[in-house]
Amino acid sequence: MKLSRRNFISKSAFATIGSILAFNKLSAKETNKLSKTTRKSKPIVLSTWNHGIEANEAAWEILKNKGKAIDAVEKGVMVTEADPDNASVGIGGFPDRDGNVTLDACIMDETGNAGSVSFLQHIVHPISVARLVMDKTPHVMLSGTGAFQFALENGFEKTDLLTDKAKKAWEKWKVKSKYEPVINIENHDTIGLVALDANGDLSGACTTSGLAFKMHGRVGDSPIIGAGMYVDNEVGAAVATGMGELVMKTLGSFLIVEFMRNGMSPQEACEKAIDRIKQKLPDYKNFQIGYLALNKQGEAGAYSIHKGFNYAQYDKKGNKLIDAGHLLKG
Ligand code: SD4
Repeated sequence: MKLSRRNFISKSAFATIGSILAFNKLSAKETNKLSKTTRKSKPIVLSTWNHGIEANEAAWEILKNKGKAIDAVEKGVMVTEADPDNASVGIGGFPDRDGNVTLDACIMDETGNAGSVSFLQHIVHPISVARLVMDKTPHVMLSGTGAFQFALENGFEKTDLLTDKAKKAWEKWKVKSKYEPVINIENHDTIGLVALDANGDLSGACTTSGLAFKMHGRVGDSPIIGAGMYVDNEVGAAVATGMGELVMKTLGSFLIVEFMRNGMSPQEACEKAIDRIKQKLPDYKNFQIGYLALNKQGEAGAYSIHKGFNYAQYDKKGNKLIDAGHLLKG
């Protein structure tokens, strides 16, 4: 069944009242403990855009077998990274204006550990390099040649990521060389994926080739913990897609998690974070941003500036694509 925005909002109202009451009496830690012991675990995975359907399949394979959310989010987005037909993620991603495919990714687990890579070239699975940064180094982010070196040292292969299709698109773009991000490009975009596992733990991942034909060296929101993605296992998780500069200026994913911490449902939190962009950034109408959020109870929410943002949700009822609500009507 397709979940309408109306259903989302009415569900949210109950969730909000419930969480406000709970938060008045209990600390976040106590609430977390209580929800772990009293509620039934319900695995769920959410991911951005149409390509989220396939990513969710891979993530669900892990979740349904009581695997960990952190493994599910990594395996999920790897499907999109490996797809050469996706022009915004991994191999096949459109290059910068000088013809280089440069990738950004980040991952965060239920313990608050995080790893990320930015401006990484020649590696098909930046998310797995980000995971290794998290698991094996004392750092959160590695960038550029350092990240590439680290990947090679850990057995990743150097690969040419510029496909013929992406090269042709770049050559066509060069004729006018006009830097003009298109809203909802082909309805394909960055993949951000958040999951709640059978144990009640949350994790998130985000991976992208960034904006097509960006300036060489440009890094977006996707590898920035708190901007492109954020997880707090006591509260919820959020991911962002769209024009990263607006997300970075408002620290969108962290903001959404903080709104949820203060009692908002995921839907209300996403709407409020889009409203923050509207309040702070006067040119917001020229850009698309989509936010997607999941709380500790397994409730979802999503919202965007313009029409056209959708997300895939896989839970015990199956895998389905849902249109997000949006701010600008007409
Ligand atoms: C970025 N947010 O690099 C990412 C990519 C994206 O539409 O979502 N593009 O700004």
